[in-house]
Amino acid sequence: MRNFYFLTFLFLSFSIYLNAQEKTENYLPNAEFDTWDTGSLTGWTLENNGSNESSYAQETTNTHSNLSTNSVLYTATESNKGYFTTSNSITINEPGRYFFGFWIKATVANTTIKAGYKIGPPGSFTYSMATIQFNDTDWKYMIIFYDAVEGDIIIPRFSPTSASSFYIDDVSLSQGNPNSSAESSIHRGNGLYLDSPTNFVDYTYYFAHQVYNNGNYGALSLEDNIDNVHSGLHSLKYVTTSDASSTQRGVLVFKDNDSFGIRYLHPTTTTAREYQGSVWVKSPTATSVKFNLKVGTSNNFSDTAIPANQWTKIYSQVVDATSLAADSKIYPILQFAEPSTTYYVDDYYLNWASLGTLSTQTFDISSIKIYPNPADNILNIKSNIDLTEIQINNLLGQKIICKTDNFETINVSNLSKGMYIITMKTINGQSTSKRFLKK
Ligand SMILES: [Ca+2]
Ligand SMILES: [Ca+2]
Repeated sequence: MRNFYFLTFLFLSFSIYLNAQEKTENYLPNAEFDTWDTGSLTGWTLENNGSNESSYAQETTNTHSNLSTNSVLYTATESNKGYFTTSNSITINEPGRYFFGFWIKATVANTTIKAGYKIGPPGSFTYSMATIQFNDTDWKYMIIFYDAVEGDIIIPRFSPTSASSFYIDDVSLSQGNPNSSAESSIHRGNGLYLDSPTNFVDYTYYFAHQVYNNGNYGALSLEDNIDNVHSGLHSLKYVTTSDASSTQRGVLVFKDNDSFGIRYLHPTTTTAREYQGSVWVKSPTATSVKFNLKVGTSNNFSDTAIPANQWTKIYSQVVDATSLAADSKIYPILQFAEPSTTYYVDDYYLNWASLGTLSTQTFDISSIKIYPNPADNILNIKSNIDLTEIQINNLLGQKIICKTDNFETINVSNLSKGMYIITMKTINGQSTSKRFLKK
């Protein structure tokens, strides 16, 4: 049976990959710094560099990305000259919170750099820059946010505070999820000092374990064993308790944090749109993950099987937000129903698009399995989506068993021998009926 379900999973996974469209955009060009044109970095430039105070060079040793071979070495000779910026500005068509994220590594300890935004329109530029202090020469992940209005013209930039040099890699400007990669982060302020507890924002600012039915069925921590990390230096580790079950779930919340949380606010000016979340999960054992993409007050559950020891990208339902009020919150919740199980979680994305353009991953209700058939004492139910009710009727239509919880197994030992019909309803409102034989 296990092999059969694993094959089913592979098939579902494959079809999802073909259909899914990532809509969380990175607005920055050449973000891995891989494309160089005769020594010039495509998409990037130096501003206010009249006397060539700053320079940049192709770097192939001190790189951050696993999948690319280059980073950039940015060197300044004096403060406030030769800003390292994108060649073109980005015009904001959709108001909301934007996140400038980047990996950076000082070549020597105890130095600073400014990073942030030049904000237009031209002729009335303002600047939103943060000073970052490095006490060591480790790679750091930075996030600097900006609440943009429609028509803003923004240019992410680095600005030297002194003669200094830095390796920079894997930059992004995106909406939606400031720390979806579970890396350590900082927030914008007048001065950002990496090792200052008052300015350093750790993972608990974005992610939390949550009780379920007033019970505690798991624990959350930050994982830094690179074998269990999908991107960067960290992932999230969630371990369920020995009494976790479908009615006692471990819960990992991407926090609803009004000041700087991972949740996304549905924009004011947006017309018909749909949302879908995705996240990478790995477990040492074959198990499943329930993904609730909470949109406003509505819960939208899916349940996806994952194989053992393999990073697997799972998707939420596609949620229609046509009638969603502006500023409604959208954020993901993961639930875990298997006891004493470890889950690693990394790289959450929220994708959105016009109605009908995201992959419609309508749940294939025929994939719900019952076994064994014929059944003797126990009938097992295998479903990749939450069930809300199971009913067993005889062939005369009489209701014999009705359950509204504990759907994995049904005790049929008291049933008379013969044929029965089992009807299963899902949280999506779908239902399916199958026949089984009681021995
Ligand atoms: Ca790179
Ligand atoms: Ca990560």
